[in-house]
Amino acid sequence: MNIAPLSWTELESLTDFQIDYVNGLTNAQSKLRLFGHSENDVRVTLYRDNHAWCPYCQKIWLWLEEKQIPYRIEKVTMFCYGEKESWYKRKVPSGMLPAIELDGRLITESDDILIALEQAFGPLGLGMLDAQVIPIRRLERLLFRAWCEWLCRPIMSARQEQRNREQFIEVMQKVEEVLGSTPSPYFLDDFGTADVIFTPYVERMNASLYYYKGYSMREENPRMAAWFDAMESRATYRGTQSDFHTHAHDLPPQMGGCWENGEPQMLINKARVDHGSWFGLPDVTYPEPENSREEALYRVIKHRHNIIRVNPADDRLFDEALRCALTNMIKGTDCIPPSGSDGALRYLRDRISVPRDMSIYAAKRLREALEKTAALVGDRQGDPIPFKHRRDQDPANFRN
Ligand SMILES: N[C@@H](CCC(=O)N[C@@H](CS)C(=O)NCC(=O)O)C(=O)O
Repeated sequence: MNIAPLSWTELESLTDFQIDYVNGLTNAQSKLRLFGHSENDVRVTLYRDNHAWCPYCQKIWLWLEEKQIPYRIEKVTMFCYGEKESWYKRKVPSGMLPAIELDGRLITESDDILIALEQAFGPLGLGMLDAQVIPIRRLERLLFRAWCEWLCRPIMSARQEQRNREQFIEVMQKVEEVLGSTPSPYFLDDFGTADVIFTPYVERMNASLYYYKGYSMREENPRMAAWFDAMESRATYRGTQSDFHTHAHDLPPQMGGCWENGEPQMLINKARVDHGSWFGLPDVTYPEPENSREEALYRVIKHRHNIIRVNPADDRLFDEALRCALTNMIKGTDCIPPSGSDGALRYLRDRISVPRDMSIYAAKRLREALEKTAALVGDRQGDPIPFKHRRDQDPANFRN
């Protein structure tokens, strides 16, 4: 069956998605978090990147959410995505993120920030300088370096590629041992700082090694898998969690390049992350919430003018094509878009960013609807995603 595209007004009536940005669950769009406190109780401002892509920012973000510290959020542009705000450069001349202001005192460097926050508000489980946490922090850096060696250096030979893989797996084995040394799925007996420290990069390793190396970290390491599952039981982590597609394409400019090995499994994984199906990928295992389509619909409607304006296609053509995809997503029925809109639909499919734009399952539903709708009229792809920068994602284009 095929139906005509719904109007924006009709689409609006089909979502009642709402979240409480201030006191509700963790989400990437909040500018103020109070956790039931009054605004007078706010002592912290977190400066983090617009896209929710910066790993060191995720560390601080997750810690504040876990501790339920009232805080304000100011978003800043990273160099590879656009122009750094001059007000931020006056505050932090290097432009580096994250930074916080705690009682008016500026602090940079994510580890120093966590130590300062612990001094002000107490640790999260065992703290940064605890004798059990320090070796886990060291192990995280060891894994990080093994990952960079493997992923971020051009491949000179098959032997070197094999050696880098083995080195990474060797450190990963140590991580498995540490995770297995307590009865809990976390690094220590209880969830705490050590888990927060590990979160940003293992999430990025899981995505990038799957995509560029054909290695499924979460599936090949049972204790790491149990750790991810435990993390996903926490609303705080779900709110900051990204997906494979977002990381596969946000990492290259940040890391100075990610190098694919061209192996058969890698090619299969890459095709799946880029073109779907996005369901069943090992980037998430908690069950899909019932309202993921409504969330995606709400988020697109909110930003539709900018989404249509930045799309390379003609505005009227893309307006109709986008309504077709949303109609398909929400009604489950094909809606044939105007001919010539396939590349435009896929341009958007490739630029949904999790969790900046919406949560992980909402993004999968939207990508699926965009791809299905595009496939009804052709196989043209959108402009390729840039590798050296992501100025196609300049936040200046999305300020209302
Ligand atoms: N050692 C620093 C590293 C921070 C860092 O590398 N931040 C990157 C983003 S992940 C940054 O701000 N780069 C500047 C930019 O991209 O604009 C920390 O732990 O805070």
